[in-house]
Amino acid sequence: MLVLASAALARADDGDLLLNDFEGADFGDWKTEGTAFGPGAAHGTLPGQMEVTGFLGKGLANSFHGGDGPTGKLTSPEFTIERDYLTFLIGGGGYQGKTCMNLLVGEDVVLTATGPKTEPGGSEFLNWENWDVKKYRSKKAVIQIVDDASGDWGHINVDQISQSNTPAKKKPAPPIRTQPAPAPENAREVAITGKYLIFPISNKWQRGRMTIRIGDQWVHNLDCDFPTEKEAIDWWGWLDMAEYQGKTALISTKATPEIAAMIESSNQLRHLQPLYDEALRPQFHISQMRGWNNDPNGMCYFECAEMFEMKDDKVTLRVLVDRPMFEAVGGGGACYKNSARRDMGKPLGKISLTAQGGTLTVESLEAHKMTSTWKNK
Ligand SMILES: [Ca+2]
Ligand SMILES: [Ca+2]
Repeated sequence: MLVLASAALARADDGDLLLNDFEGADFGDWKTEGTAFGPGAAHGTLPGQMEVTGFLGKGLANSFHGGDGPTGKLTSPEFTIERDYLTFLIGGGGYQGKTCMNLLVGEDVVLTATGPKTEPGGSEFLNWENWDVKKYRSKKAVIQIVDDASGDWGHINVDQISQSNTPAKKKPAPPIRTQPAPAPENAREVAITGKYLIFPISNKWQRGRMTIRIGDQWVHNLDCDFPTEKEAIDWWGWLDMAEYQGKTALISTKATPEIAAMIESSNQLRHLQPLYDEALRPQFHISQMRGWNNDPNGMCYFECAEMFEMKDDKVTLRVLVDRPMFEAVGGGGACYKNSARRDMGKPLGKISLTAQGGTLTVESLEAHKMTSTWKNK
């Protein structure tokens, strides 16, 4: 009976001594410096941080408060080393002396550990580390958790610091969750045999991108509304490649491979549907010197050869003049012509009417000053 009791006592003396599991409301008797560790243990992942896993319970020391920028330090109260090992969970930055946990005996850092991470990516997983502290048994020691880093992975995660006679076994790291692979760029070489490069477009767009290189030169880089599949093509866009004929283009396309493969060099534009079926759609457009143009050129021929219908040798015109635009409407509105004014903002000096091969008489003229429909203008 006596033997059994003494064995039980020995086991109790041999048990783990918890130094901190970071489950408290604050850091208790641990001293805090800086802001990186926040006011107390983090409950897992902090704002802007990848998911933190591998800690025990609900809390851990996590120096990602405010991101990687802030720095700080947590220092334990002094304790006596009474077991063979210090075991703890650690993750985060892998910078010696910068993102680390230190064991101090006297004034000296006798052992140090960092997280695993110095490269972008990876995970915030905490895994077990052990310090063999047999030779420091009975000595007084202090633990510091240090964040003296502000760049990528400039933080440290620690949890469950214990004294134990049994080293903790590392856990298998969980698989790293990654973003879905980006759409393939479908780089391919296309011999430029024709004046145009033609490519399929969908009105129910899926925004993609096409970049075209000739040798080292980047000749086109544009967003395209590519269809998701062949059946969804609404029309064909084109690029002028005349100056590159005879060369080979390297075309990268953020689109499905099927669609990317349909981009081709051609001397013909391609239409799937009558995009324009107005008989008199203008072929010439007027652009303003600056600002944007709604392009309301409407239906007329170039030079207005048949623009204003004559009735009994008379033409009826309505002319609208405003700051950026001069517009003339013939007859009942069937004919229309406009012109951008290049002296935008200046008063119009005069309007002149001329006739070719004859004389022109103004039979009647009415002028109306129009006011803005905008209030207070
Ligand atoms: Ca914990
Ligand atoms: Ca930091």
